[in-house]
Amino acid sequence: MKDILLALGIEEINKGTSTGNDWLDSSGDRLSSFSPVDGERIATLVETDEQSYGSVVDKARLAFGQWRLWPAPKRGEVLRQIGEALREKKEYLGKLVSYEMGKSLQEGYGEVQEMIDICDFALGLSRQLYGLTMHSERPAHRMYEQWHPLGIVGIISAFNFPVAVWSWNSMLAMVCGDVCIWKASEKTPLSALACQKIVAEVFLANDVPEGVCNLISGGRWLGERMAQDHRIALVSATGSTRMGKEVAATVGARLGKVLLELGGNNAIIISQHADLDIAVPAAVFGAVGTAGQRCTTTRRLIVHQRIYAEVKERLKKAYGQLRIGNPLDEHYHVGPLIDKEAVNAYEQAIANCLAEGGKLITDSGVLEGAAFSSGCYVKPCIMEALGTYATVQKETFAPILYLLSYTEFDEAIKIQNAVPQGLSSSVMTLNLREAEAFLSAAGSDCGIANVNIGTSGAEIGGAFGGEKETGGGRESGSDAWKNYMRRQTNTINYGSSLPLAQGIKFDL
Ligand code: UN1
Repeated sequence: MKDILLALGIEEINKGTSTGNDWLDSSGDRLSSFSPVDGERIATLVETDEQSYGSVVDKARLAFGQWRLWPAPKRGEVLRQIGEALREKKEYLGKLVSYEMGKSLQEGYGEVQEMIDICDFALGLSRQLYGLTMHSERPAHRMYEQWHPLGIVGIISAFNFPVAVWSWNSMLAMVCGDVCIWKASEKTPLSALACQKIVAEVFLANDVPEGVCNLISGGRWLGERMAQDHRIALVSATGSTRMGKEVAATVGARLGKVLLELGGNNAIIISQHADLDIAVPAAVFGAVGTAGQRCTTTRRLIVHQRIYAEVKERLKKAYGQLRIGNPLDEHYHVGPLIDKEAVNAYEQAIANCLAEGGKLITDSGVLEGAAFSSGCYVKPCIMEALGTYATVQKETFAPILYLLSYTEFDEAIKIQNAVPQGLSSSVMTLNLREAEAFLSAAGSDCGIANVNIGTSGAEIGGAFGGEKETGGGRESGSDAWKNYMRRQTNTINYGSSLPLAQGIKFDL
């Protein structure tokens, strides 16, 4: 790991506050990052304090004054170069993400690829920040709308995607002409540091003003600080529903803008018309990928009773073949949970589900032994349950899959929708009527609804996010860029009289 840290510019002790090339002094606490892979301390950084936070916001405000005037395609060119730099560093950064967060190496690389993809997307967008034109009801008048940047975008990101979710937000924000301040998760601060260094090098080569892309490090108070700060035009937050509600209330009280991507409780419906050779692997990857710590993780399987026994047997077999171990070793499918707190939540959820009447149909538990010395490795498990159990209604960030059954397709949709969250959903069916019913207005109530693929692993080209307690925000592709801009309607009179709208007469 030493050579990787070196290649990414991470030292033993690092400054955690940056306005671009400049790394600010701070008298904040020391924050050490420990790997859930082996429990080792990777490196330490100095957290942002009130004073350095203030300097970052001041720099960001100044930078916005300039950056918003750069032609969008010129901004896009800088983002293209960030994409290139990420391509060069993909292996190093992917490994660091895997080591610091605990996801498999394949998924670590995948996460960096997601960043590269959004850089490409933002480059394309730089020539497509389109507004509409309208026909005026008045003679010799023209109407159109244009999109202007908002100002400072505060980004609060979670440990489970330590770098990709930031890039969805920051690349779009920056191509739109905004500047951003990133508060990364305290559990994965070094991956953030590495990204900031990559961006800083590109910025230096392109004379990007200092303060366009900023990093702050530390605990919850920094998120709260940004939520209260009227200078932060938009707060984009990814994390728990509890956190999102707090951010929304605080930002709402000052009528600021929020973009929320919160909890999911994603289900796959497996119909009796499903191709089980697709459905079972999709369910297994969805449930155990990233050790069940994606917001898109498959948490519930809603299986038609006619094929229930077969699906159950196939799942048990597949779970029996899962290899759990060091995520940097590609032999293993499943790595550790992020920390011991997550392990407790896993154990607690299983105990609660059992107490409610649920039944374990696979092994479960915490792995012990030298290879699992961090104490964070758990066995992915499956529990037979009812959709109404309090445990099943909750999002637990762990690889626990609840197996539910149904008889009528309408009932399956009802079960799928009967949770507080609304992020991702899938149906496995070769029956056209079922597929279309699932996608119809009376079908899935989620922001993402898939047919014959799992709930996780969305591409960056679509808008990403969900409804209900997931928070309603949309990030990444499609027209999610509009969240980072303000719309201005312009009406221009090129005639020599002043006709009023709605035919109103006002003669002087
Ligand atoms: C998240 O877990 O917050 O769709 C994001 C997926 C990934 C992103 C997940 N592309 O699973």
